[in-house]
Amino acid sequence: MRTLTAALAVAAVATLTTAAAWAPDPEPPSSVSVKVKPGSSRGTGKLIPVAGAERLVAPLGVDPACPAKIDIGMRSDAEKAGFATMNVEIDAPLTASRTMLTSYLPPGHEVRAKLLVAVPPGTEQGEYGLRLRTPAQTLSVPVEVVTVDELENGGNLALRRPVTASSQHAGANYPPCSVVDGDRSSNGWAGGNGWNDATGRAWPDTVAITLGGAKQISRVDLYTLDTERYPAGTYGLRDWDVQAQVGGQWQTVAQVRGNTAGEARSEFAPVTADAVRVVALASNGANDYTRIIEVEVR
Ligand SMILES: [Ca+2]
Repeated sequence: MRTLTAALAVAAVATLTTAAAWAPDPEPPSSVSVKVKPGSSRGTGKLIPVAGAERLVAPLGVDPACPAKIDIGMRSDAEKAGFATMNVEIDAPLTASRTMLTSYLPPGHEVRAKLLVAVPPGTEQGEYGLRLRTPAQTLSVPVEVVTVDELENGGNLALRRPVTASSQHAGANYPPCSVVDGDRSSNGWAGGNGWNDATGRAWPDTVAITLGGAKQISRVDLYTLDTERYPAGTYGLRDWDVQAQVGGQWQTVAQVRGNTAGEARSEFAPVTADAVRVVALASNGANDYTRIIEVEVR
């Protein structure tokens, strides 16, 4: 009986996904990624707005290709399946990537989507309102607009700093700024969460991050593409040099060779640098591109 219930639940999710064509291959851009998953209905008849975080920090002056993002969604506590709609409102001058979320929802199911929040140039620092409204409830998520210098960066000096890359693949959404957006996850590849260069089978490829002044650094963590579908051992970066810009000159401070993991840490004698550059030399095979999800500098 338990097995049958589980099978039915899987079938229901599969049907929803196919009917709405929400899961193209490969994975969809993060701004339109919608996933429906089962949960348990409390039978209140309500549609409950949900968010992936209690608040969103949106930095000022960052590359518009890498806006702040938050998971939003709604859960059906109704007793019957039906179409559910949630309105998304945000205080000007901030803008959100959608004004509405609509989905067919069985009881106890939850639908989730990524919401991108853009901060136009000239926006004043401070708190802004983001509201997720269903007929039953409104969920308010404060959006805090701060400068990059004020960001809580956990010691990561690269977070949200300017990035330049040798090239950018045009096939989907692979902006260089995504390597400092604070998101280490490879999920939703091609949806703006990592950088893919444009020169297949040609090396080196470079991505450089300015640190907002001369900073003492001794560690660089690199996250390369690594998911079940795109494992690092096949799609990830294999060989690279880590360089620091010291007194206007690039110095190689670490070398990584033969990497097959999703994450690689380089530690080196402290240097005072105003920029860090990854010089990519080889990937692990498939298509031979450089694919970097995140670079952290400490
Ligand atoms: Ca990232």
